[in-house]
Amino acid sequence: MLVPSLLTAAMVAASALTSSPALVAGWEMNDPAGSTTVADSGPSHLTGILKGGVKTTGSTLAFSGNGVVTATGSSKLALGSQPFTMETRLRFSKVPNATVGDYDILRGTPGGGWRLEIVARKKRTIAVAACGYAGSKAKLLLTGGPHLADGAWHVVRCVKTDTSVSVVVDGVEVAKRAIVIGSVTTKDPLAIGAKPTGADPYTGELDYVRVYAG
Ligand SMILES: [Ca+2]
Repeated sequence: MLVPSLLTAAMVAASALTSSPALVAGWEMNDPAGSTTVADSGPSHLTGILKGGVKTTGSTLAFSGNGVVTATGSSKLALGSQPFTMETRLRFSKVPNATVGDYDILRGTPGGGWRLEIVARKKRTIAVAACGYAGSKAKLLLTGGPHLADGAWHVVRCVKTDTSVSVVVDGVEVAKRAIVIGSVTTKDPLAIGAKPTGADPYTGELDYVRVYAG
């Protein structure tokens, strides 16, 4: 009786492994406090370089509203038309003001061909997650979910499949659109916490930023 159940367990485990998306880039932000770079644990090693008001704490990156992290080599991610997911764990307490506009948490390319943002809604009384794409077939900025500027940790995921985009906050799908985005292009530099120019700067902490493909 044991053998079949073990076999079944092994088959389930193998199936989960083969269907899991692969990490293509991951900045865990666990670099030593005072480090001026953040390591990418993914296969392409897109080291992030800190500029302006951003510092490593040892387990997070703390942005004071005028910092940015940039990395080059993003074309190695080769996302193309593949399904892929952007994910971050973040904590902040200020809704982006009119001067800031919104917070660019991950910007895969300067033009915003794929990006994860925090945007203000309801006359800037709340801040919510946003997933943006400019693909070969369509453009979309999909927003949704709860007010996030509450000083608590939240996990935001932007999930692009061949036929849809969804926003997932703290494990709950809060928005979904049936859409064919097509392929996205990447062009350096990739940016975390603002645009590469420093516009749309984030104020708050990031625990990590990850990109999964497949
Ligand atoms: Ca971390």
